[in-house]
Amino acid sequence: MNKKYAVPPFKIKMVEPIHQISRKEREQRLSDAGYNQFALRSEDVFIDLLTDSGTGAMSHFQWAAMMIGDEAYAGSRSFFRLESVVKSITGYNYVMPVHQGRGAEKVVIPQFIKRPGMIFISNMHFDTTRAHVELAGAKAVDVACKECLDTTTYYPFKGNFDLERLEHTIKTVGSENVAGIILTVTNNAVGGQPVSMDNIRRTCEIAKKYHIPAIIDGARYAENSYFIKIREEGYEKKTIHEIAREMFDYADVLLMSSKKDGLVNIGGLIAIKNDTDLFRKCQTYIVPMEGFPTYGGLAGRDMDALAVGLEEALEEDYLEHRIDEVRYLGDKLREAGVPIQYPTGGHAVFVDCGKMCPQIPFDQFPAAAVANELYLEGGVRSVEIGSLLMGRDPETGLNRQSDMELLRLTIPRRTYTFQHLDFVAESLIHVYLRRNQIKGLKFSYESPVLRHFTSRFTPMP
Ligand code: P70
Repeated sequence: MNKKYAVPPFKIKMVEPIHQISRKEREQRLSDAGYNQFALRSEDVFIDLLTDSGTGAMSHFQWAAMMIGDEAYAGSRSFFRLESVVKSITGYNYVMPVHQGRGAEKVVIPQFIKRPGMIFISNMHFDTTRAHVELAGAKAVDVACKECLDTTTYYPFKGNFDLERLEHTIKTVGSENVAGIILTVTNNAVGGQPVSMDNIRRTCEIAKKYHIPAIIDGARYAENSYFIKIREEGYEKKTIHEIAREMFDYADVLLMSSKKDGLVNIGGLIAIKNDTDLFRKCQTYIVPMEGFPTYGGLAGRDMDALAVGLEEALEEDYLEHRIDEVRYLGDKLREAGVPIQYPTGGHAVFVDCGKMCPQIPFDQFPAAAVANELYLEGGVRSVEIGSLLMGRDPETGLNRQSDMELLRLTIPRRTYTFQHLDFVAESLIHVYLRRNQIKGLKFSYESPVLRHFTSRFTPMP
């Protein structure tokens, strides 16, 4: 049978009840939360699309694996199991677990910074990556391809690097001043958009040519690999494993928030291809920062769950359904005229709020304002990916203007059904119909680092 969207390759074994509180209660809770979605209690949220990070459901194989976790401080059996899975996926020699993605960033990023004034170049640094680059005293430069800025036009790999700008930037600052090239796969900030294998290969060739380390920020590398399989010529017959391996072969280091494509609720990874010196430095640093190198802030059982999750996330029927549920929600919204980043990417539907609410200036955060309206409408929680998330320029102190003001409807893995997504679509379409009346936000408290998480707002009159 030809089906438009893949049927879930799993059935539900355990349920977690959710409830919708009344509109009046939502108004109160949102005001109590200072109009910041992060400050809501999850029990006041009906459908939670804040993030796909650590919010997915584990399989019964993962839960079973947790029971045999080895909680030894050093040399845990769970570590060796995890290490062997990561080595088989990446082909890299050195593996260190960390508590989550930012733990990996905190340990690894400073090791590349040899002197003040160095830069990292990425297709797009995501929030904590940018923060760790800046906290370590370097500068984050983004060179996303221009196709990603036009949300309405189909382009299969909107996550790509603009290779000309990449090389131009290296030449302008001098290759000795580039600390690393960070390949974010998929490219979260521009819409969970994939990077093509061709672009990954060329980016890494440029890195090699100028002796710059190529670092994969691989939180969603499995989703990226799946897109390569279905959209890039020459890859349709390859397995996801083979595609992922080719991608890792081109690069030198993997940093991973395993809360996404590791299919676990907590965890992260550092993997290094063959730079023993870098491995030793990270190993030294990881002890005071995250924990002994064979647990890195994770329990033994967490490492077992991750070892299983990493394999499950590479299964093709899982990925087909995963990508299809995002497309399903995207299609519903597009049919109703809601402007979204098209085609939909791997983990979320991104609504173009710059287009939807042109009356709201960037520094009144259009997408955060729409997020609040969506919560009021249906109790659906979402997140701003725009100028609020971009923060201020550390040198000038001015608000950075994001190229796009996106509202991210992030879909946790193996968690919601198509009926949940129907409800989300209906709620957002209602908000869209009254888009002209939506007002922006101003800070009542602005937090100095990663401000989107903890700031507070008041709505503009
Ligand atoms: C997300 C979360 C985390 C992340 C990432 C990439 C490409 C590293 C990390 C850090 C962050 C977030 C944003 C908004 C709301 C909630 C959470 N991304 N690299 O949802 O990893 O969180 O494990 O420290 O996307 O996209 P970690």
